Parts: sequence; structure tokens; C-alpha cells
Amino acid sequence: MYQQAAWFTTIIFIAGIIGVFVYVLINSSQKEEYASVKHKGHTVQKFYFLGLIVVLGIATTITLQDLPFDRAKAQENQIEVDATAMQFAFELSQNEFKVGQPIVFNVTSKDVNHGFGIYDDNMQIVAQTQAMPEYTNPVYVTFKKPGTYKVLCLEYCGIAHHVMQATITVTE
Ligand SMILES: [Cu+2]
Repeated sequence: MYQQAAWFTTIIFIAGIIGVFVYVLINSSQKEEYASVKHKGHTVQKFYFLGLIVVLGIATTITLQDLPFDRAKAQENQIEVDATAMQFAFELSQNEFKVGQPIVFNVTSKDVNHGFGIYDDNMQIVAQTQAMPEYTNPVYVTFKKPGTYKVLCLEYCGIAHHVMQATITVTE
């Protein structure tokens, strides 16, 4: 569903850009005094810039209301797991867990910025954070159902970014 929304949004923006190009192309044969064009350009620019701020402000507010996963917190009995990302793999100090067991993944990177996204069997995101060199970002997860989960990189990090993967097994 999210992929579809992203796809349609992209298509709409591309159509808009094509529309602008076509409009400019059609009107490019008309000659106008430079001074008047410049003045008009500034007014149009100001109008569109304010419009853009309003549109992006509303879109950001609406889309940040809801994350596609739970925002979990630290818990006393949580298992600590070291999760290190590198070109092009993930290293997890533990990858077998039980349902209902609170876990914190301490996520870092050995080289460049990576993403650390945990996906369930249906490729629905469960949790995510950035994997950054010299920083450790905690991700709190409590798996609610058994299955095979995947860790995927969410930040383009180089030529083999798409093969970066780790597996997590969750049992009852
Ligand atoms: Cu990557």
C-alpha cells in the first residue's frame, strides 16, 4: 500500500514537471522585455514558494501522524543485541528470539551510513533506524508473532546495497 502511494505520488510529480516543461516550451517563442519578465518572474516565484511551503507543511503534518510500525520503548528485561552494518552485510550478535521477549538492537555501522529495517513474513516493516558509523542507535522490538524476519538496508550505501540482508528467527 505504501509502495503504491509512493508510486502514484511520483507519477503525479513527474506529470507536473512534464507539464511545466511543455508550458515553457509552448511559450518560449513569445518575446518580452527582460525587465518586465524579471519582475513577473519574482512575483511568480514568491507565489509558488509560499504555495510549496504550505503544501509541504500540510503533507508533512498528515504523513507524520502515523508510522507503519509501533514506536516501542526500553524495557527492564530486554535482551541486548549488537547489530553492525557494513558494506554489504549485517552482523547480529543474536538472531533467534522468542515471541513476547523485549529486545534492543544496538545499531551501528563499520563504514558508511546504512539503514536497519526489520520486515516480517509479509514484508511489512516492524521497526527501523539508521546505522551510522561512530553512533549507536537503539531499536526496541518485541516480536508479536513467530516467523522469519528479514533485516534490510534502507539507505543506498553502494553497489551491492540491495543484497544487504540478515535473517531473524522468532519462535513461540
Ligand atoms: Cu544499503
